[in-house]
Amino acid sequence: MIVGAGISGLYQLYKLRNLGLTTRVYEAGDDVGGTWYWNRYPGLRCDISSMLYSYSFSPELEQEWNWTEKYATQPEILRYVNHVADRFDLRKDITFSTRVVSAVYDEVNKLWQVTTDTGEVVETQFLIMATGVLSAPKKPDIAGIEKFRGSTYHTAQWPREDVDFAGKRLAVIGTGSSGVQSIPILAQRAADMTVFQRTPCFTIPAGHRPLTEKEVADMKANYQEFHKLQHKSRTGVLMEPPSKSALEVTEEERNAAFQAAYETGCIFAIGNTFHDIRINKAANEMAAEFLRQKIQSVVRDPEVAESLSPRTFPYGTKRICLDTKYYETFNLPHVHLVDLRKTPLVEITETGVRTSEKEYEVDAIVFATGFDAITGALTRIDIQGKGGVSLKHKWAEQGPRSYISMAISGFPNLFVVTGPLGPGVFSVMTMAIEHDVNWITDCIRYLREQSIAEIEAMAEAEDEWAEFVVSAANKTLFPLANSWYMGANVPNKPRGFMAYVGGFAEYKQKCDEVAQKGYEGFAMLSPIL
Ligand code: NA7
Repeated sequence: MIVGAGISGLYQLYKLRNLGLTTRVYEAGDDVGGTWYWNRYPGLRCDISSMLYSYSFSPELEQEWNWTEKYATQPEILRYVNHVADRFDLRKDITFSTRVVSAVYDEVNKLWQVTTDTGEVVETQFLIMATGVLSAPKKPDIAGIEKFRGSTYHTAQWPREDVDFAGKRLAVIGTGSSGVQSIPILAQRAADMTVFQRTPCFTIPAGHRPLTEKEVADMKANYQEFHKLQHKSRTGVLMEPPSKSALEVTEEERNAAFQAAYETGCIFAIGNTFHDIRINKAANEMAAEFLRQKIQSVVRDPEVAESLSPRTFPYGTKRICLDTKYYETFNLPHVHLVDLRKTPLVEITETGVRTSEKEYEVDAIVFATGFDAITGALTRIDIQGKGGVSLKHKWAEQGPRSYISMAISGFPNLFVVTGPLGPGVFSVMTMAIEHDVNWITDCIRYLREQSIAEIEAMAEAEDEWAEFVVSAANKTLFPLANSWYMGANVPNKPRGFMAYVGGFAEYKQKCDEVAQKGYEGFAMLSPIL
């Protein structure tokens, strides 16, 4: 059984079906797409270029599908996912509009008993969580939210039909990627817009444009070679590793490198200009200051420009955003910025949003408040492993942990695609997903060939992996930010760095070694013959 029919779940279904297993996917939405199904807010695009944010498992699929833009829009990605589902006839094994609510491991029979919100109880030997890393929307923790008499929207649960904001006074709360992408477009639609910002983000222009025929043809001619190189890279976006320190070059050379990276519109580019941007505060501050100057050069009101300038966390330690005329939007006469660090948000009232300074009357509120990332989709399901221990409880006590991101000690025969403590969110997600699905499938094939009934990550292996991941993060500036990578954006969420920053290639090598050594770090139990 697979939970989730997004990019992970669909590929996992394809692989297990080819392995000859009876496989069923359960999906809460009424169609495929996962995060691309639920997030439909205006302006949503992927922040990885479309030619890379694609499956690589089928050369035929790669050759026949034509991406039209540098960064694909949400509707185009959803069309692509639907095409994949149809092309490989995947829908027949998916139960839609059905949410998994609990999964309890039956230690005697070595089966997971899974219950859905439609009352169905399913028994499965292998339970694969393809539940996504940015799929559990974070409800805004703001007092009075239920009192508001106007309309409210969450970017991650956007209605299917276009929302008409014409003539409306609109509030937007949140300025991460979802806010940054939607604010310029919402500003065009609303009569008046107030953006409530708690923390400004770093964002660079995406440089959206159609792909040229030559770009598409060149990539299609080299896709297979390209994937081989991707697997040896840190992120899956091929970039020459930097050799110099930002501190050893002239200001002119430094700014030229930052400018060139800025113009690529690639989220990894500025971090890749010098080898110490991610690890040295002084070097990092130079990149941060370069970007703050960009803000000042665009935003006319110096006070607004300063409010939009991030100063409380190092560059890159919160996800970089890609935008289209984000800063320009704050020059429009009907767009207002409320800096919640100066005048904190107090409550939502019947008629608007009240800060410590005043009440802002609005007709609609858009919450762009993000996700309970990486672990949220898993802890929202009541998952009970050996001894009835709940996953939520385990992670509350120990912090989010896993063994090589795909397995969890105490939860046998349960696999997670791009789970906590993996490199997924720092790499091309489709590549990370395909890697994990391939590894999980190979593992299941091995178990069946060896007549092994149960596999479980050992606690010591999990501890070692967690230490390894934390020590990799501690060599960087990442732990200095209250980011969703740290679980810091959700009140009362156990803190801990939830991703592996050492790069995809190193992670892949470790996973390959684990498999080659007969699934080192796992305990296995053969059935009694
Ligand atoms: P993010 O990046 O988590 O951004 C959420 C934003 O909402 C961020 O600016 C938050 O401020 C703000 N927020 C959250 N709760 C509140 C409350 N209670 N009051 C005011 N402001 C609040 O989520 P996104 O959906 O934009 O993007 C998630 C990822 O999707 C992104 O990184 C890409 O990888 C794709 P805070 O920073 O917590 O002060």
